[in-house]
Amino acid sequence: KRVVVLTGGVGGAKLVLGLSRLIAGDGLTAIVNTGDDFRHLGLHISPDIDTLLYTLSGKANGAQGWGREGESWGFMAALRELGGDDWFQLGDGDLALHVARTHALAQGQTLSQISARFADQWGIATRILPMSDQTVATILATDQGRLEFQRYFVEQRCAPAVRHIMFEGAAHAVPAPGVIEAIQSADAVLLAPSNPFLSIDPLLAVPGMRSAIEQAKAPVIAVSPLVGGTAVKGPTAKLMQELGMAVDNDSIARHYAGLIDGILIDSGDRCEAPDIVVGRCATLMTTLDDKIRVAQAALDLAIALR
Ligand code: FO1
Ligand code: CA
Repeated sequence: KRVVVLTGGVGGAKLVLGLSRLIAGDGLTAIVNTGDDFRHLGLHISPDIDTLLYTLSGKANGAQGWGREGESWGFMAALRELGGDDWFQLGDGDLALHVARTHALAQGQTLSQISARFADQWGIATRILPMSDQTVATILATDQGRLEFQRYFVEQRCAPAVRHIMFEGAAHAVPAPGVIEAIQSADAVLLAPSNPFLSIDPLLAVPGMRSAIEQAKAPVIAVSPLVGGTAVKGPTAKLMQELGMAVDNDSIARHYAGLIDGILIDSGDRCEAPDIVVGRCATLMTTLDDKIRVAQAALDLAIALR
């Protein structure tokens, strides 16, 4: 069984962790959003790849949703004393990852090579592929002006009202090595319960990605980010309202129309989208058992549609 999952950070990483307990070794490929990537203090930061690396190696700070467990903050304290930028928190261990990545990039290695090496170092069997080795930057046009993703998400705490979302550089990006092949040879393609507009859309904006998924032989299943009719965490519900959509699974299904064959939604929720098979399970992922249950339900829905 070969499974491909398109994913962003927090919510997506939970599903990927569940899947990794059901699919051994490199049978599982995670294709990861890099639209959140940015340069900060001279460092190349890839938040969603980092979240996946930390989650799959057991290093993640689960309560926080990003960064490492048991992190120390000496660097941030020293930086603050110097009057440095402190709106974006970099723990000491996390910092090592960004320094190592930035150094390797400067030496000419690609983001996919570097991510594969880090995964290997930490004993992660799941393949972690960035969506592209080229720079794609998620930019938001808001009532406060144009904002880079991390300025919107972290510095402004998603407060500005979003008018539309752009993926700068996407037109000139190509899928990272192995991405298209993984989709073509998959037995199931899953869209993780990450933010469809901020985390999955950048992936779909990379030329060739959408058509590869449309033409995939495998069933394509989205796991809805809505649980109990609203978003678990983060700006999904607020963003949907600002973009003029009802906050429900029909909107999610419509957004993915032509792409997905099925959608997995929370037990008590509704979805009336035509031509899409609806699967249900309790989709809130708190414990490891929750993550495995949701992963299994997504795979079951894929198998039913094969
Ligand atoms: N998210 C925050 O809300 N505040 C932070 O200070 C922060 C620092 C940070 C450092 C490294 C990293 O890999 C991720 C970090 N994140 C932080 C998460 C990041 O903003 C992600 O893009 C979001 O979680 C969306 O996926
Ligand atoms: Ca298809």
